[in-house]
Amino acid sequence: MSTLRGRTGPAGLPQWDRCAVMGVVNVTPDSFSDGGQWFDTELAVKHGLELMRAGADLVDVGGESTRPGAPRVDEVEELRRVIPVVRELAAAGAVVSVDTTRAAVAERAVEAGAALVNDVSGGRADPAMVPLVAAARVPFVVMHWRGQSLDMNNRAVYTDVVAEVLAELRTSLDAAVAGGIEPDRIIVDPGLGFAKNAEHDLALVAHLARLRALGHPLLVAASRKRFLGRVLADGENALPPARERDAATAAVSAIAAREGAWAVRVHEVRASADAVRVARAVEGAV
Ligand code: PMM
Repeated sequence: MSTLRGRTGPAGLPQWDRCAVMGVVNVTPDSFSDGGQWFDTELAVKHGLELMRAGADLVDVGGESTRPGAPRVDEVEELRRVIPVVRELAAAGAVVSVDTTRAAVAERAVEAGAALVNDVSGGRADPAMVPLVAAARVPFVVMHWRGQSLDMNNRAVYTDVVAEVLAELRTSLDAAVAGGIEPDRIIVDPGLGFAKNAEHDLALVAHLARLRALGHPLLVAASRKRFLGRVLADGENALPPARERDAATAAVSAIAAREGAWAVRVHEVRASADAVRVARAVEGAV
């Protein structure tokens, strides 16, 4: 097990000796970042396998878009989208994470071979989620979240974003542990772009060390997000489209790896896989 820079992964998953790269497989017609490109089981599986070949250590399969303003998908449809993709990727040997806020979807995904539950609500959206994950004994991502996508932008109000995100994450972590999830299986995530504006996201990236100090493996998911568009838009220019934010994403991957993040969650894997390897080499050189 690597303890490089104190970085230890969650119990129940392989241990990588550097920041891991989680590739995103969105089985949705309306994701902000990849616009429905993989909205078909066969294409989604193919894409997941391509991400693995490009250097992803694990793949995150989701069937519900969480972009700001997105309407909810019903459970039957979410299951229909996600489960066959999880099953096929797990059967092909991938370490699969399921991106869902619903316990029923998480349960079926774990049965189909998912090794990790990534809940953007950190267990807040579905009261059955924490007991389910506790019983399944799989690693669990607790992300900072202030409510469903439909109205989350109204909640991007902070006096001190880092302190408030830390406090709210501690509440979710306490609830997860009180509900029976073993602490060494819990991963934390600041939830970049979720009820946050660009300044909030940048402040959180600037203070990843304080998130690390929560004592759990840290997941950073900056990929193609709006705050990167804001950074890249100069002066009067419009924000570049999501697909033109991959180099900026890789820059955050390098920063996150250097700050001791356990993993980065990205759409375009190759550049981030290179970035985390460079960060690892630099760590080895000091
Ligand atoms: N962001 C999205 C979806 N899932 N999961 C975690 N743990 N953290 C995130 O920040 C996160 C996530 C939204 O992005 P997408 O539509 O590009 O997948």
